[in-house]
Amino acid sequence: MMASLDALLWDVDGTLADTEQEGHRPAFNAAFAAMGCDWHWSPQDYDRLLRVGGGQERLRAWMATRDDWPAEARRDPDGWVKQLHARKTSLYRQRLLDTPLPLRPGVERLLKEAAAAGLRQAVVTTSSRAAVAGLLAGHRWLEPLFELWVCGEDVTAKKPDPAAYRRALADLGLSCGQALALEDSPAGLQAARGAGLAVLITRCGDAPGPLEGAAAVVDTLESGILGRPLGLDDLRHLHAQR
Ligand code: XBP
Ligand code: MG
Repeated sequence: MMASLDALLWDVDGTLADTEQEGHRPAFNAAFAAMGCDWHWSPQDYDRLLRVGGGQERLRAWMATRDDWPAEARRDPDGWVKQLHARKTSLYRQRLLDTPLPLRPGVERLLKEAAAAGLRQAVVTTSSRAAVAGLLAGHRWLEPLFELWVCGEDVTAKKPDPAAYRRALADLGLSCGQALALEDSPAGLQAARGAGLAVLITRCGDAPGPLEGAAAVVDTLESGILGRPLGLDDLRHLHAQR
């Protein structure tokens, strides 16, 4: 018998809000400048870099393609990456505290509908806990709706590895058939599918990679399918078809 839909597992970056291009990217650029480095990531650069999950991992992947490292980075590459990332996280948090980033269209509506219907909800991200806290600080009403946060620090391999989703299912005591993941990116899709989950994609940005295997791909929860916003019944339907 098909399991019922008992939980929604929400990705954060790109799914709850457009944090990648509007938050993380400018914070990386500000951190480069603050550390006297003239690197600058354009929106197009960053879309390509999103192939690599995790801010530190992304920075290392970029550095592997460059030969113009700052002197500090040459002396101590690992220390420099950690320092830059810490600076970036602090700038990201400050930026979101000063000006909270809006949630993407339909996110608030669906979160509240699912909570009212008694579904369990969790955050499953491979960004840092500090970054998640920075975003949610601008939306205090949202925090009690999430029973659990699985973040980058909680797993040894970041998305597209399925570890974060497996960890969330284990911590919630659920099987993959009882939940649906909401994601925005090819890497997130691969991670959730790898854990056996049905996945709804709300596309954000142009990160390269296939989106096959998603239960549905939409621009936003509000534009939905055929121009009709997606509600919980639609999610139950997508889940039942998995
Ligand atoms: C999120 C990430 C993170 C963020 C930056 O991916 O890959 O690295 O881009 O956050 P997903 P940190 O949305 O698939 O979870 O710098 O804290 O890693
Ligand atoms: Mg994402």
